[in-house]
Amino acid sequence: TDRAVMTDTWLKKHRLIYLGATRHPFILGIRDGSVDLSSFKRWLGQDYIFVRAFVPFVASVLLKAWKESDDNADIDVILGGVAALNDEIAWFKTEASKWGVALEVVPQQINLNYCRFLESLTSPDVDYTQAITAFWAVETVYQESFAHCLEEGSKTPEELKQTCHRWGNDGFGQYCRTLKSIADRRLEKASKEVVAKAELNLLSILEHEVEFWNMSHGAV
Ligand code: HMH
Repeated sequence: TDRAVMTDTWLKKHRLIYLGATRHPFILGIRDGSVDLSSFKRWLGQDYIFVRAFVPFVASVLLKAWKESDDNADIDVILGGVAALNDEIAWFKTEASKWGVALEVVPQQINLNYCRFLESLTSPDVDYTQAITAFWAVETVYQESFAHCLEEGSKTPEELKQTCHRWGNDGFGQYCRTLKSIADRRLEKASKEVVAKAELNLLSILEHEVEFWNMSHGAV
């Protein structure tokens, strides 16, 4: 008999919050060209801080894969993610200077909360299955959001297309699908307790992502 793929089941079950994270007004504003550029700049400065904090989280996923994974190929995928983050950090620096945005901005409380949550997942008490599932979720929200801004019929302003392409490109989409299949492979073999924790982590991540987009509007 067919066994339901865990991440698909979850995304169906939590569809509203998933859409909240991937079809947020900020993203819809980029897509239809109505976005306020001061919101975009605020997002850019805060996301740079987030990405720097994301590096140690991804390093912790790599370490867990090395210790716990049943498939050596996982390391290569995660290492690709580390390389992508290296490019991302360089990109933020050029992009920020293009927009006249200072990158040494003060992190907002919402950003700190999200970074703190990811830091809690670096604990050795959090197993590889939970860590790789969380990693998939964080990357996928950006992939789905920015890919939406590049779909046919979108009116994304020319100067924002590069940003959308960074996470919305097909290569990043393929990478997210690979992370998804690793997560699903692990979840299939995991205990009920681990599966339950991974689902709660997914919900927390989606909530943090909604808050993160909200932050771009400045009224926080
Ligand atoms: C808030 N979520 C946030 N920032 C990012 N750069 C990503 C996900 C994807 O790396």
